[in-house]
Amino acid sequence: MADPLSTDKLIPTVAHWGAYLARVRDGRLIALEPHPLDPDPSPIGRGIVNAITSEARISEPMIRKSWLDHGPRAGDNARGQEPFVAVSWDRAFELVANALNDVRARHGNAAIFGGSYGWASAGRFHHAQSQLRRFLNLAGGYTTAVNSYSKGALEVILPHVVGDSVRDRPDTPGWLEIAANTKRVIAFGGLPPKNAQVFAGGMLKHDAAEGMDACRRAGVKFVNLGPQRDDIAAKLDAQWLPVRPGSDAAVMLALAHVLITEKLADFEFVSRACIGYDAFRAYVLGESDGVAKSPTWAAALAGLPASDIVALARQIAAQRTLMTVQWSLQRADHGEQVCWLAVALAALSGSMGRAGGGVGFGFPRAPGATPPFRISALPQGTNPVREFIPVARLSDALLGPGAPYDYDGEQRSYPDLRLIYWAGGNPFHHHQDLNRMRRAWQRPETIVIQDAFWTEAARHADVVLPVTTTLERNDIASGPGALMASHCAIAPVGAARSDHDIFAALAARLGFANAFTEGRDEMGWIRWLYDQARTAGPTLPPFEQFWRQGIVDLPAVLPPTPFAGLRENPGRHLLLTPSGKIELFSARIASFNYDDCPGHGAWIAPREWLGADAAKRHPIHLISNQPRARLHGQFDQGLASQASKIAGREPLRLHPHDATARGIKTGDVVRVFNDRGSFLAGAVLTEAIMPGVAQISTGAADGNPNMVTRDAGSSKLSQATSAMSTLVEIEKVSS
Ligand SMILES: Nc1nc2c(c(=O)[nH]1)N[C@H]1C(S)=C(S)[C@@H](COP(=O)(O)OP(=O)(O)OC[C@H]3O[C@@H](n4cnc5c(=O)[nH]c(N)nc54)[C@H](O)[C@@H]3O)O[C@H]1N2
Ligand SMILES: Nc1nc2c(c(=O)[nH]1)N[C@H]1C(S)=C(S)[C@@H](COP(=O)(O)OP(=O)(O)OC[C@H]3O[C@@H](n4cnc5c(=O)[nH]c(N)nc54)[C@H](O)[C@@H]3O)O[C@H]1N2
Ligand SMILES: [Mo]
Repeated sequence: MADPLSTDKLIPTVAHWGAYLARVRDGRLIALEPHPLDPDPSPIGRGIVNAITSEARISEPMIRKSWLDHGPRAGDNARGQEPFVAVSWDRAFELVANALNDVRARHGNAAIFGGSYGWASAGRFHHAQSQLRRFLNLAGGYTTAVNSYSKGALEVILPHVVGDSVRDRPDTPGWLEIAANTKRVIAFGGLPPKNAQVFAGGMLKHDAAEGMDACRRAGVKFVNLGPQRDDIAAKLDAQWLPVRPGSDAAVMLALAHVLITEKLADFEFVSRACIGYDAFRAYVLGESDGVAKSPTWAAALAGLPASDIVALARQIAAQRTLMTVQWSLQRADHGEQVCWLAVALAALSGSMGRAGGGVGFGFPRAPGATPPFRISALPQGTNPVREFIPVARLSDALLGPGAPYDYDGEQRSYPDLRLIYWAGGNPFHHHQDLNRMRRAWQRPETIVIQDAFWTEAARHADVVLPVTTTLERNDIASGPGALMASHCAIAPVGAARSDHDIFAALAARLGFANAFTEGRDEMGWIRWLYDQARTAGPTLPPFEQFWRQGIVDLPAVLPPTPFAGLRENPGRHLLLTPSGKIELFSARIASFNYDDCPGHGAWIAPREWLGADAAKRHPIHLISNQPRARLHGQFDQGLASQASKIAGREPLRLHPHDATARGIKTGDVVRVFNDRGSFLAGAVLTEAIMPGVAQISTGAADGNPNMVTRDAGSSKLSQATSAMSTLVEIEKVSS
């Protein structure tokens, strides 16, 4: 695309946080300009330009010195503390191929860990994990990771409760469906607008603000139940009910208590569409354990007046109500329980199975987020190795090969992982208790990291391979409402190569080049991916036209209302649960006999929260949520993220009451600590956060909350991350 006023080129490029036009002058990136079709571009994009060629880029293949000198089995425990030596690509390929061959020969393919969790880039062809897994599958397989950091507890519990058919998946309806149907939204954890900036497959039109306007015009009432007032857009004029982090399960139970005792519940739906109501009811009323889950009981736990809970329950029963649960609530100790109880509460509410009602997990969908078809990532093939670990049990696995653990009814043991190959994620950003992880990370013989930037994970690797960014390659992106072409804008920085080219070269050394590439190059694959989608969606123009015009709009398809069939005719609409119904009591989960996940949704106090004994020494609950000014750890060095810093550090928000007691003012540098570790941050005082709680975003290279988070599974059922259940103390360092 040419700009008539200059010789600059404007080249379409797509990232998780938006579509942009890259302004390129004499081969150099000058600016990223928002795409003209984007009504509300994310500021995150602005910050990328300075980062692309910054010092933080990895410029050539690098090998840790002792690993190079003494080989993979030296066992020197020096990862993260040693200089790297630059080598040619050929030498790097030789070393990596030898390490892979050696581990395969001595320990078998299950000793290779290719779980490689992470967000990588938006493009579907250069999707790093798909490239890595296709390569490792052809090399004989690898140990993978199951479930996600995002919603690991939800992913394991909900199939037991509502089955796992896409038709019945309780995602949050879109803003327009809410505007059209819903009277009241009770938002556990709010509906943080900052999170709507990103989409994994790329994003063209940021239209959450428009959707919120529609809700406002329709008079939908919003209640934000959570520790932060601004977890919901100011324009939605929400009622804020501050609740202690980790106490939501108690509030949900008390709401159910009111619905049951005041006979407001939808008993007809419950009796037709659910099983296990009697056991659930006996627990709520305290008949089975002697503790009635009354509003007074929950009020003491959540720090909320009992009268607010009663009023809320009556509103739920009176109007079409949607309960939304942000995923952060289940990224916690016993995070399964809020998922199960939210479903139970929705079943009692009278709104389940009705448009815009019931329960939704996560942020409202963008219109068109459910396209009639989508562009898949590069096919991965099949993995001959069956071994896996739950994704958030990484350190446990590295520290305890052979150690037993429970997972979703299975008794398993951790594999003996000897080689880690990571592409497209940053475990030193995303994993919990990083001091423990640093110890665990010394165990394998070889760690290979592919990234464009010197992340903390790269610094702790043996082999570091530089990859291109999206701007340095062609790709195809598939986001809400659009397919987008992403054109190569600038030449690769330094010696960087794409993940695909790296794996193609390694495949050649290992003797399966043709199986990996199938004779296609980058454009050959992009065209192939597009044509695959075209077969499914005949309205797409030919590839050449798509590539030239850059964007193809996809019609939005409204997904069916979850559980509508169940409301209409439960006899004919069976869920994929053992009973075919919503399981308020699950005989299967009960049969696992887990002390931390009983047969029905329950309140189980987290090990760390404001009501725990541990709060005497570490009296502040630390929330580490998604960053507004970046995506996780990506482009923290970019202008948008840097502009958000306080005293050069990642902002930490705390209530004036807690700050004053510690002599802390806005702009002070503070140390946040507990027995696991510490980090520094820049203090911001605000009444938008409740007393006793502090908040910091994840992802800053300096000021990483995972220095203090606890590394323990949410429960034996899902073994998900419990990062949100973290207590700390805070002290002033300097002003
Ligand atoms: N305490 C706490 N911890 C959390 C969370 C929390 O709420 N609290 N949230 C969790 C959640 S939900 C998530 S999803 C994770 C996110 O964790 P990650 O997804 O690991 O975080 P990112 O920073 O997005 O890491 C992506 C990495 O891939 C690199 N990359 C980008 N494109 C490419 C490419 O094309 N090829 C290659 N090889 N590399 C590329 C980037 O430079 C970056 O280093 O964090 C989790 N951790
Ligand atoms: N800009 C931007 N957007 C993103 C991302 C990003 O990195 N940057 N990451 C994306 C990813 S990977 C994911 S998984 C989604 C994540 O989406 P979520 O996990 O839902 O989002 P968070 O921002 O972590 O948490 C939302 C809010 O929940 C509140 N909260 C925390 N603990 C509790 C609790 O115990 N009870 C209650 N009631 N509230 C609580 C916090 O105040 C927090 O602001 O967001 C996506 N969107
Ligand atoms: Mo996530």
